[in-house]
Amino acid sequence: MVVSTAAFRLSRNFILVPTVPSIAFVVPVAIKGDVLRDNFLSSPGLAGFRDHEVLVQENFPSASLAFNDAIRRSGNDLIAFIHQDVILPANWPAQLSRAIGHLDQIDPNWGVLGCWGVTEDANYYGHIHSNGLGTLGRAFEQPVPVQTLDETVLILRKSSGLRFDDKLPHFHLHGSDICLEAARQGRRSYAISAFCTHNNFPYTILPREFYECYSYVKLKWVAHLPIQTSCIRITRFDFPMRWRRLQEVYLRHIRRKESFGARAQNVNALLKEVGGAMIEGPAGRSL
Ligand SMILES: [Mn+2]
Repeated sequence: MVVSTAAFRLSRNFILVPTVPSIAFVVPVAIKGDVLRDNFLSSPGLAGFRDHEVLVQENFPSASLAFNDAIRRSGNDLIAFIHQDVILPANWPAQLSRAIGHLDQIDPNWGVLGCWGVTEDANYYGHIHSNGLGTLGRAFEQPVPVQTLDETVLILRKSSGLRFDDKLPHFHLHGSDICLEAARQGRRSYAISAFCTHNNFPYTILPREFYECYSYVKLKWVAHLPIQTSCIRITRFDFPMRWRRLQEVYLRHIRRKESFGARAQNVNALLKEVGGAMIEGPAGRSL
């Protein structure tokens, strides 16, 4: 077996174990508060990195501006852009190293990695627990090439030269856009098996800003349609989008319901529930 020396090291008892890389985490927030403290910053997985930096990007007008600023400031080549309500388990660093080890072998030119992604023909890959949707996907071995990645967790290398589109507004679809940018540069994006918990606020109705991002991405990539994202399919005649908006009108005006449930306040209880549920779950659902 050929083993990349960059991806593995010999442990004290002479077993090959993946080297945990040094990494920067970039977390966009409106304001630093309890959600960040009780979720991402409480992640057991953070202790598993030899070196890591956390760049909290506060009160930026868009994800792209927040993330490009963080890329400039990052002292690490490997950078993970992550929601403040994501909790990384203790084995997350090992799962990430393993995925990067695989990619060193099969595609060292990779563009973007993420924990939840979807192919152009709408097959979803990843392994994640979502508050509200339950455990999605299951653990898998090799990273899977996808068309786009969900914004919950995105990973790239500063040295790749990939940057977010400064003109993409708000905080939606930047994961899709950067995967398409990577593809334009001949780099593939992959869903990796790196289980984590997303303690999200489950939306049923997407905000107006989402549809502005939809229009921007559609116009920019009109020659590449259809684009399958984790929450909507972007097509020439917008049928999936129109259908979704119709459902939203129904929910808002007839059912008078904007969302179901709320973020879990007791993160320990949520993680206990995840421990029981993460063995396997249904695949093929969006976050
Ligand atoms: Mn979130």
